[in-house]
Amino acid sequence: MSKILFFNPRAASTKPRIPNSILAVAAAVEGRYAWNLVDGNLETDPATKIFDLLATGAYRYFAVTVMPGPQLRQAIPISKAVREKFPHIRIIWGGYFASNQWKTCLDSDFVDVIVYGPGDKCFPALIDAWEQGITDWSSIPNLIFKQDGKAIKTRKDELYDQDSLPQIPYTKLDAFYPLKRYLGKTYLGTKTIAYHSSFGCPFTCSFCAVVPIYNARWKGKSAELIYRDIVWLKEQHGGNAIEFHDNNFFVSEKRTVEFSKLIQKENMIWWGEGRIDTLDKYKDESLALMRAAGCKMIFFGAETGNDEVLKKMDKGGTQTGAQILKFAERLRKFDIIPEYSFVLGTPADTPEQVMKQIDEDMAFIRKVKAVNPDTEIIIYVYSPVPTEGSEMYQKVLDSGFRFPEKLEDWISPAWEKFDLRKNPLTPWLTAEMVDKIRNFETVLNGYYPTVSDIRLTPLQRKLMKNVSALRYKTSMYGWPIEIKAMQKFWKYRQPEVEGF
Ligand code: B12
Repeated sequence: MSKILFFNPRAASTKPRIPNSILAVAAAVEGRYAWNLVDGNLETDPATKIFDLLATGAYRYFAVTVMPGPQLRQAIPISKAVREKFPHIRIIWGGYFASNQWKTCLDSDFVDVIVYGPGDKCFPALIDAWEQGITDWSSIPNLIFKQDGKAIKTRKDELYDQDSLPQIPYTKLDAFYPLKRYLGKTYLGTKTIAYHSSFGCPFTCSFCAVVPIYNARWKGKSAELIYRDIVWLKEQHGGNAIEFHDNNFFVSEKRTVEFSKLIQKENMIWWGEGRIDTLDKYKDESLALMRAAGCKMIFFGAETGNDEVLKKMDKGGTQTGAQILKFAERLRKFDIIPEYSFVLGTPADTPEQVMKQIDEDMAFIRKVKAVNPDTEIIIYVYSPVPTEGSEMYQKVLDSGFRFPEKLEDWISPAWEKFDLRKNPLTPWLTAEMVDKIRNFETVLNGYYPTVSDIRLTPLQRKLMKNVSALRYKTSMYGWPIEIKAMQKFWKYRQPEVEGF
């Protein structure tokens, strides 16, 4: 029986997480095809391990999960080498980068098929077709591949009933890598579980990479199933906290309340991502129950305090700048920490307008801190994603911005940091603008260090705050080298890059 070798390239973080992308797909072939996993987050030399396994001749498929950013540093050179060393091996890529940059991936000639969006059904069907020598894949959804040099995109499948999907093969994973190595110590707990309970998001924000793939669709697992999986991981592997990796965990108040009632007795701390306007519609009782059930912090896409810009971003829903402030205040009453992410540096008609919006967003972030100083602030610099047809992406294209056409160029020094959303190569952003945002972020993080950096001692926090106080209070952000030095020296941890 032909075997499948899955590869989870090293991500940005120093804390390996349960590789849910690969596990979901492996679950779909479990019991039908033998599979193995190489996790770049737990291997010092994943390339050699992969080549040695493929050299055994037992494998026919090399299946890689690829999100943008640091994972590309391993995914690209290793896939290229597999093509050169083992030309008979079929190479399949899935995940956000592969789905959003599929043309560049296929044009590399070392990626045979892209799984576009969920692979739970299409991946086993693809392997079956290959095994049976079937060359007509037109009936298999969510695939992109080349035929006679032309790219073929098969139909996009509906989102699946998440409770009907096969059980995540945790025990099998544990055989490859002890599961406890994936349950890291974080701000939430000493053994933090990364769990994914839903796909997609009902909204279409034009800066978000989820949109081109899911087009405002969302499907979630039931509260019971989530609870069953979590309790199993707690009882079998000591998990005591949960990071919900859903793009939007809190879509349904009913599901959230049901889950809170179930998990309350387990004394676990948990975190997830949601929308301000959605949770602001939750009843006080629901928010109080969530906190009592362990929900300590929630990540929200605040984006900007400017309602016009929110419109340009197709943020949709009812979110406004005023609501962002009011909700930060409201959550304080429930002792739930809002983690607000902002997107600065969006395109505008003139450099003056770009700079004016940056100034306005920085002033707005200060207002948020004034109404609720515990609010965690994450600052992203807008980096385009191909939301074809959106007003914002059209502005991006009009500015002359283009993604690299050659796959290897994504790991060139110029581009490898692109998706870290810290210094994108967008023509309307000058170095002066990026420096202004970076310096503000440095002073803000100095005066209000993130609670999620568990290594920072109370004394270090106090020192950093005192040193940053004058600058923050007088809005003097230029050249914050003294604060930068402290953050560097104490390896200040930014959750948006490394996770908790
Ligand atoms: C966990 C996670 C991380 C972890 C890394 C995990 C790891 N791989 O080790 C950490 C915290 C380190 C991280 C960091 C970053 N991340 Co991140 N991350 C996620 C997150 C929250 C969950 C991914 C996941 O496990 N999903 C669950 C699985 C089941 O879903 P899935 O991945 O979609 O998999 C399905 C399909 O895509 C497909 N599939 C996926 N892979 C494969 C592979 C094969 C072979 C097949 C057949 C199918 C297949 O089938 C699966 C089952 O249906 C996603 C958002 C999300 N909810 O997906 C963001 C997300 C992928 N990250 C994102 C980004 C931008 C980053 C950062 C660059 C952010 C930053 N500023 O630094 C960094 C650096 C990334 C890096 N490369 O290291 C963006 C990507 C946006 C984009 N432009 O494409 C996302 C989408 C968040 C967002 N909403 O914008 N991240």
